[in-house]
Amino acid sequence: MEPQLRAVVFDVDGTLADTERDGHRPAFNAAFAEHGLDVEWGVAEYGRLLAITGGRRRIAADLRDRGLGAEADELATRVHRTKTALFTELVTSGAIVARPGLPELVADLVAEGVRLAVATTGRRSWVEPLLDRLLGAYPVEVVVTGDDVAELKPDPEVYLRALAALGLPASDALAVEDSAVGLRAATAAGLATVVVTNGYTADQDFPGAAAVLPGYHGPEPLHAQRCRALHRRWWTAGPQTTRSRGGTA
Ligand code: XBP
Ligand code: MG
Repeated sequence: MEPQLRAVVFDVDGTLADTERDGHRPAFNAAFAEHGLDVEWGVAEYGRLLAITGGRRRIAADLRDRGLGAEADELATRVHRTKTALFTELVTSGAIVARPGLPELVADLVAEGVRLAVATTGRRSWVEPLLDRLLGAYPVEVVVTGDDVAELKPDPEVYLRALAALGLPASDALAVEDSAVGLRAATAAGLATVVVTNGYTADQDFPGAAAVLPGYHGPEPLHAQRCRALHRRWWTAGPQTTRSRGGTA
């Protein structure tokens, strides 16, 4: 069967909204302070720490780097619980907005009959209210979060679960990601993947991406027809083909 674009699976952080620098990062820092820890992640330092997916793992790795031993994991769990509560408050306050052009893309996909799913490393307790705020008007059929998987990105599990819940083969969906680690997860699940970069990811390499774009809007906005064209081209050229930058269609 010919690959057909029947669903788009969106990453959340950095992809639906620019959440990391001014959203998650200050929430982590406030949580460190609440737990009496002298840790404050700066903008550049946090960019490096994003290579470690999952907030709890990120905290634990940093605490171990600072010399904590066996207690790092348990402390990380507590600090992350606080961070999750703080970030959920930020989300429900309405402070996190969609990336420009994202709502138009989603509306166009829905109008074209393309189904919607989400595959994220983030925690369900804040992901759900964020999706309500950003995509509440649209039918997001499947939401797989960091709470639902044993292995976080770059492992493909979150995407494989999303595809299973959609009941589709990888060839009938397109992933939208913002980062190299997310691209690795999506391509390992067999998905054609469009990367929409942001300030933290613009200089990363994206081998095998169907396209790498600086945003959803601009002179060549990403709309449903373009998603179809990129998806078709990726499958025609063969999933093994490596394209690192600037794919257009
Ligand atoms: C990004 C992540 C997350 C967030 C923080 O995931 O790795 O850990 O940085 O969220 P994605 P949590 O781009 O896959 O959405 O603290 O809830 O993990
Ligand atoms: Mg992301």
